[in-house]
Amino acid sequence: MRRLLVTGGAGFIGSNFVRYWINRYPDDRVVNLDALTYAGNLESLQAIETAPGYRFVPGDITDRECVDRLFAEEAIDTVVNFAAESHVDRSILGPDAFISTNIHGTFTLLEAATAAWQDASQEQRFLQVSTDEVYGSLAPDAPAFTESHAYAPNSPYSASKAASDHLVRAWHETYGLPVLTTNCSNNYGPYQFPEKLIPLVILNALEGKPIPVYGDGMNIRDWLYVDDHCSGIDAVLQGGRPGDVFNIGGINEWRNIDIVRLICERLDELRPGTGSYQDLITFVTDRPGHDRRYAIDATRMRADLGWQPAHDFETGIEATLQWYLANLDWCDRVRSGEYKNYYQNQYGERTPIP
Ligand code: NAD
Ligand code: TDX
Repeated sequence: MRRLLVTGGAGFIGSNFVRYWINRYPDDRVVNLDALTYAGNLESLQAIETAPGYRFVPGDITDRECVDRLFAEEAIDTVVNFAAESHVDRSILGPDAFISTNIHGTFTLLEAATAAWQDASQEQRFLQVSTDEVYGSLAPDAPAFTESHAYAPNSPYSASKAASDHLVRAWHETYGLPVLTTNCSNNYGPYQFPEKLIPLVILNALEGKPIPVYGDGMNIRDWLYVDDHCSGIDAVLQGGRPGDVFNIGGINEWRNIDIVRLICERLDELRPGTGSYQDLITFVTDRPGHDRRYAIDATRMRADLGWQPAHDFETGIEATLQWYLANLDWCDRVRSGEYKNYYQNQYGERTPIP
């Protein structure tokens, strides 16, 4: 039986992970520490909120006292650190929170774990959930990122994630903390906050709003269904050795414009309007420092841990579309007043490219 501290468990991937873990390992203890920023929603956890091993704690990962208390009260032996500011565009508008949560928050968790885990008789693991964005941008024909690819972050978000990954590595090398790091590609699926590309396209289409595509729309991302990320983290927790790094990805590269068109085509069938949703596609000023291409080489996950994604893009995107269509009220509730201000700042003045 494990005793997990999951941070950021009310966000997109964290809430999917908490559900995944409780359904799979109902005897485990799962303590979810989340500050409930604009991106955290307890409604995403309704399905498991009364599960016997589950506890939600509202709190900030930068709060050392709170984190120390949880380690002591709950005898935590496993940390899965999802808590982060996660949206690249927000990091460009205001990087402060990214430095605080992603860097100082990770530092706080590392210090608390090091202090709490003096007794190494139990098996302990600190898993840092990181991203492919720390590796920077790939040329069109370059091989996909392996675990030994040099870090070259280009946005305040990816720089803050890179910094936290370096702290995690250093706490292993210097203090012997049993860390694991996963670098995952773009996730999609249920409960993703509608500021991210796929849910934003779905909702803007349904609401008849312009669908903003940055630059020429030819940037490439490698998309993984969120459940497959959860099973990947599970595999790393079971089979990874302290200090290991694993790249998790879907071997599923798509140009942004092709995803946008695919979603519009499918919505034309599912929710036919007067014209095609593709008429709403609007090319707008590019994201500054916009990485051209990400692609993950997940060979190590397959070879060492026997992991591979269970969902292909066709079934994953269909499940995602169906989930958003059935949960439009969730979307309305999470797009609070704060989100409306963000949307205006991000897209209000963005110049359409003729
Ligand atoms: P998200 O923005 O949906 O959720 C983040 C969660 O963290 C929210 O519940 C928020 O309330 C919480 N949080 C923020 N600051 C906090 C703080 N100071 N203390 C406690 N809780 C705090 O993010 P996500 O998309 O679910 O990403 C989760 C993790 O996975 C992040 O570390 C991100 O870098 C990483 N990641 C995301 C993707 C992706 O495609 N979304 C891909 C690879 C890696
Ligand atoms: O309105 C938009 N128009 C557009 O063209 C938005 C929001 C995005 N885009 C483009 C930018 C990217 O090339 O779509 C692509 C995907 O954008 P996001 O959904 O913002 O994701 P990305 O920037 O790739 O980062 C995501 O994947 C890696 C997550 O947000 C990160 O947390 C994760 O680390």
